[in-house]
Amino acid sequence: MSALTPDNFSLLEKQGIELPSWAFGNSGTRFRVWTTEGTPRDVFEKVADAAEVNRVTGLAPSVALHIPWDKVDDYAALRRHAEDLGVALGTINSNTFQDEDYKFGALTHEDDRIRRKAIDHHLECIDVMDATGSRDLKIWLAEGSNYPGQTDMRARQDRLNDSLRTIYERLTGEQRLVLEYKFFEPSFYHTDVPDWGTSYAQVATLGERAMVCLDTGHHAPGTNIEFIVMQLLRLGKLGSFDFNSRFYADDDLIVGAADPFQLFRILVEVIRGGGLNNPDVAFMLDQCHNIEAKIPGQIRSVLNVQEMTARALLIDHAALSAAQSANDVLGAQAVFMDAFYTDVRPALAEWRESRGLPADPMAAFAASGYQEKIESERVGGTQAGWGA
Ligand code: PSV
Ligand code: MN
Repeated sequence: MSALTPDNFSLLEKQGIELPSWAFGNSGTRFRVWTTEGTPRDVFEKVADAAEVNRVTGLAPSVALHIPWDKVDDYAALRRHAEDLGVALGTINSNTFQDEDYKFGALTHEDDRIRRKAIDHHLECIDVMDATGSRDLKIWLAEGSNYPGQTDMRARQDRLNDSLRTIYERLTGEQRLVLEYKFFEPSFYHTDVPDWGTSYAQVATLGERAMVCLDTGHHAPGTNIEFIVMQLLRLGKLGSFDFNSRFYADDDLIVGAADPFQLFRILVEVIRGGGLNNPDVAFMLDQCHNIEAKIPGQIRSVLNVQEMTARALLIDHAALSAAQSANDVLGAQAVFMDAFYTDVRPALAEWRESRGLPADPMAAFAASGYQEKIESERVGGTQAGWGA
């Protein structure tokens, strides 16, 4: 059984996983949003909680914002606040799914006024990026239709392309556009960007700084997600991940909780395709913690990604390619599974300590008193929730 090498550790040391600001707010389902003591009342408090995750793991150097949920008057002040806490402001997520005008679409809308309004919202997001120093604009579109014949799907693709081009042309310098796909919900018959192929077809026409975002929860059950990862890396178009896990639909559960082996398989392809620690491929979480504690939920999530990355690094590539070339099916599978079944947790704990981090970040957070502090301090005001 192989063990992690110094080279593996130096790759792990460079790993960074962006946290979503909304993971720290209250969330739930369409039936109920649950409240929790100590929940942030504004984005400054969300960033402070995210910084705690980074403090105990050294793995979460940036926080993604959602506009307008995280809108503030002074982005320079928010940026300073984040930097003082040792984190950066990351991806800016646009929102075209909570405005009455967007009931029948936003960037695809037939009505030019509404489509222009949705484009302008994205231009405003790019203004935010200029102020926060964020590189990526992430676009997820809720639009589509519920009934066959309801709308002209093809005309919508053309309008989408025109809208995306207008947005893309406003980007400057290193800024990028990443287009997320999702196979259904909230539209149930057709979705305008349902799959990686559509996202790829759209961004490929825009230019080099337009990429695909792969949210692991946005596929039909049984989809071979690692194949998509391989293909997008091969095409140089995998811009980012939204990591989470799911049992049924877009459950937004802790990454690696529902199917650790799938997370392993994805990370194997990331490594194989040169996507690990590659600045072109942003690692982000997109999760909600409905019933579990939020900060520990995020700590567990980034540790799960780190642990599966470590296991994926253990693959004996010489043995694997020898078995593959010889069509040794069982031999290849044995090499693959050996890496997956290796318990890297003790080695990672020791390594964390050697870098001045807690061996057990979950325990360190629990012992830190931070949760008790925010529960006693954050009284009054309105708690932030999913959607605010
Ligand atoms: C949509 O389900 C999504 O995955 C997009 O990334 C959104 O921005 C995010 O969730 C927020 O809920
Ligand atoms: Mn997402």
